[in-house]
Amino acid sequence: MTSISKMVLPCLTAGLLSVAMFGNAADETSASAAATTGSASEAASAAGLKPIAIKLPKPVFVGTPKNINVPNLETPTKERPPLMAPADVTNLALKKDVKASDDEPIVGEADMITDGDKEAADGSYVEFGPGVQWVQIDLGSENEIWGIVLWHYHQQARVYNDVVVKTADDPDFTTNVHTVFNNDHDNSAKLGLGKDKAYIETNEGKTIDAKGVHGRYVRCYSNGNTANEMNDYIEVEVYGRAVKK
Ligand SMILES: [Ca+2]
Ligand SMILES: [Ca+2]
Repeated sequence: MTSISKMVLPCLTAGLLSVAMFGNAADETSASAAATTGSASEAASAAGLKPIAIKLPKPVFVGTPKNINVPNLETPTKERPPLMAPADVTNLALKKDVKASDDEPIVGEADMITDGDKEAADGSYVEFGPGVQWVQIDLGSENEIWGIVLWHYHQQARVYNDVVVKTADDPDFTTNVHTVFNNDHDNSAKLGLGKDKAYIETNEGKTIDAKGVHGRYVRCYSNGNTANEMNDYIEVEVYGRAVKK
């Protein structure tokens, strides 16, 4: 057994449960439809979904952070549930083009978001200006998108505000747009109300279940964080595979 499978297997049960419990706005997938009938584990195995190993960067802080008072915050868990997806998905975002709403970052460059470096260190993150900002990745073609993993910043415990993730067929997000995550509970980013939970950044990042939605572009929004008004990214991974014609 590899070290990765040792890491994944203990939380398999929790991960299967999360397939049914994880609410988001992806509208049209067989996985989400299947998860509403029968048990979550039956649905996941019937759909051929497996826990996907995601290589994590080194943690740089430990313990439960204090003094983070954010509405609708998820309860921190020791280990987050794994992404459940077809076994042949890969990180389609690696080395792909990144565009950002702020084209003059304060620190770093946008292409650091898909360079494969997920470490917490200075020099590993790009920082964009205050307010609502987005970054978007062009996967190069339409794909089945099963999971999106975001690392904003993990040198210290923070919560990023108004995390919204969308997929689309076009770079202007007008065609086949799906919102796969939205934790803007009060619509302060003016992208619509979201029911997902706020979360504390750690080395695990945030794994978003996209349930096989089809799209070419992935856009991630944020609106500052609990430490400052800026918007940071270390890495975004998009787990998926080519659409079967
Ligand atoms: Ca990076
Ligand atoms: Ca908000």
